Amino acid sequence: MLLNKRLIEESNTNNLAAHKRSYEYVATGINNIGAIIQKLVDFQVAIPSWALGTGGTRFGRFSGGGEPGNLEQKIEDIGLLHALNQSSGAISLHIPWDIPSDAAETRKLAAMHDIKFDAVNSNTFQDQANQPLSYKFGSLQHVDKAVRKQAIEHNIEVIKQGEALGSKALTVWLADGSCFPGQLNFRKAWQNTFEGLQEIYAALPADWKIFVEYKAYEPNFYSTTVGDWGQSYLYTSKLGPQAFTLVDLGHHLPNANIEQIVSLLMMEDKLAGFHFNDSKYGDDDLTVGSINPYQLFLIFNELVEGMDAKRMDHATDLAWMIDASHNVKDPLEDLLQSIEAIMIAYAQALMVDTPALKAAQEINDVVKAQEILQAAYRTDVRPLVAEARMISGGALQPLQVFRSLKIREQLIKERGQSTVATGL
Ligand SMILES: [Mn+2]
Repeated sequence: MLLNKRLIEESNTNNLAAHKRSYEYVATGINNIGAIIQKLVDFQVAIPSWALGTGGTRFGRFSGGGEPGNLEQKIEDIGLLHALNQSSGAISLHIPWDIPSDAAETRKLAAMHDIKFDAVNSNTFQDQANQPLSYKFGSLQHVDKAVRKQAIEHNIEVIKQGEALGSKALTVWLADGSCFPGQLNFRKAWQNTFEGLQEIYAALPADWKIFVEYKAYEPNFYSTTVGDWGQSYLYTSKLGPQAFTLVDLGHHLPNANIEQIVSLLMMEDKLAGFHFNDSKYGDDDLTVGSINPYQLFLIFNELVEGMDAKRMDHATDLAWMIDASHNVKDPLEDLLQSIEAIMIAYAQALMVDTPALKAAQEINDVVKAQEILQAAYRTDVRPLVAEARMISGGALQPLQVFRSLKIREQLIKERGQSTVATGL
């Protein structure tokens, strides 16, 4: 379904007076307010094609109705999100869950919704129907060369699919590792994986990047062959200048200092970008900002500081993607909340008084440094984010519009109660 722009405008008119009051209150006193709003307007986050259906756990899955049944409907769903918030102008495809039958038609549909194709994701963590060899004991790390070859060929195929759509990056997340001591020779597993990545790297078009994502544990519980940012960095630094390390917020051991990891990867020009989500215990894939919004702010603070130090374009030089999937919320409502949380953290980071923070650091004024960070974090920047949305043509209150227009009910009417999206 397509959202009627007039309905968004009507809802904005109803909310305008209240918005203006709160906007003036926050905006007064911010010197560079125009520049901040423009940065918020420009910032876009890619929606993964697997997040549009209700996520599953290994215990079950409870579909909510009206889920997109094919790639076209997934693009339509992202079109709805983007119409509401004007910050979801990209899709990250997962192959083979979402293989376009006609790339030119798929591109046309996406362009109609003002959606670009972000990184494409390969999958060697599951066996697909008709797949000759199994990934039960890994893919690129596998002891059998034929399995490694199959995994390499799949990644090269994903690059080709991505090229046809206009993507510019391949994300590789490997489930490879071991569940028990003695199962693997760590060095051999690393070498095999590296050689496979080298072959994939060699197949990259000149203007493409490869993102190597790491994860501490799960599905393997004793060792993971790309287990942390150090191991990913080892691969990407040896691969070459088109290889970067991808940070997924849920892929760390408890209490890892992710903001420091981000800062150092940027220093070395090796940060690919993000898979945003939130978690309490592990790779929980919960709504961004739902558990620890302060950590998200601290990460954005390092990102903004690091990107500015390197004169990078905030909107385009790193890859911004959501990677979340869970059981209990309407996936579209969840994604609206996730994008809002990202925009809030970004806006707060833009408000940090950087010169004052640097000065405080130089004289070891720890109290002042904390005051500066928390002054930004404790500012209610929601009116700034809403203002950026409104001037881009989106809704002041996207979630409210989603509910008042009964979008999910319409999707159920259109697609049925029992559709199930491809994905986990
Ligand atoms: Mn991820």
